[in-house]
Amino acid sequence: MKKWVKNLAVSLLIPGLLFMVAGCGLIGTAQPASPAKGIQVRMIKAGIGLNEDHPQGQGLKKFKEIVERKTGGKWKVQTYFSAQLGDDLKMTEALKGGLQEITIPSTSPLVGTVKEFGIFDFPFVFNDPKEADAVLDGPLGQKLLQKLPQHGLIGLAYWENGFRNLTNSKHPVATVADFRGLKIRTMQNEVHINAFKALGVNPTPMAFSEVFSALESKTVDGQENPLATIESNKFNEVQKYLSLTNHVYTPFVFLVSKKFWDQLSDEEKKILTDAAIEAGKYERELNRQQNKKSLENLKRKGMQVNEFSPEEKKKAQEIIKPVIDKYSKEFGEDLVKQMYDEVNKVRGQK
Ligand code: TK8
Repeated sequence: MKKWVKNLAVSLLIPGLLFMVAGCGLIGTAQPASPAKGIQVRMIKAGIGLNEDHPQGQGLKKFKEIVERKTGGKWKVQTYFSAQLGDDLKMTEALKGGLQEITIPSTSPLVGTVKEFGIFDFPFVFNDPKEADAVLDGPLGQKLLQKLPQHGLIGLAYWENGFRNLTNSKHPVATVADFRGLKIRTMQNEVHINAFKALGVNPTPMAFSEVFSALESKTVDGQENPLATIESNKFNEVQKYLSLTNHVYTPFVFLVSKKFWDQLSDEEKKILTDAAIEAGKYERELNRQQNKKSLENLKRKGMQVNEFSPEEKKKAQEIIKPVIDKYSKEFGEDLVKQMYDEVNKVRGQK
């Protein structure tokens, strides 16, 4: 074969080969491995107010594990505990501004955004956690979540903070009269503030992260929270008396920034939603087990524990009734009726 013909053939052949090889991604110009369909690489910040040991912290770690697994590692969930990113209100505002992707506050401080969440601050609504699950996961709870997007928030699931009990450093609270004159820290929530005022308490609303030091310095006499929170925040070190009032059931709500949510593919939204629900179920169960253990642990750690009888609960309900009537009008009497109807329906099924 003439030399020039051979050179021409080679000069045509090599680029052709290179083009073919490049096309199937075998060398430098290879196409990047296409990301799993509809899932982008993302780094998301998730912050909560309680510590890592609390069931809420364990639930957030479970959420992280599920999401990172289901996205094939393309999502990285940076978790922040103990109000490292701020308290419930501050983190909720950060979500609205798109500065943080996830937080899981109590519904109580959310009343400044969606006032109707305040119906969950009515005392003595639920008798047990299953009633709370049925109402929160049912039509009423879902109706309230639908009020969040207009405020820049997406609510994906309810987790459990739980039944709140009173601690203080002054004396046991075994009767309604025992509340009188106590300075109690409350959440930043009007229903709590005014219900405690009706009982003769001097309420001091403040962020959760300030509570331990306020108790330690005796700025306030007491506070009220579920048993797992009381133990995991070591309130027994600065509080002598624990009164099992179970006066309010507080939900947590799993919130996502709408600015973030609107960037997601349908596939990513499903992964996020399913993980929030699955981790929520895990957290609820863990919280219930922990509350039982915490009661025994707090007794062993020296807290003086007393019951709060059904008769005294009835008296408290009577005294607080004008406050509930006022807020029923403010939140919508239909909504309040729906809550009690849904509770009674669950009770009727037992
Ligand atoms: C933690 C709070 C806390 C709540 C409170 O972020 O503020 O007392 O019960 O658990 O949401």
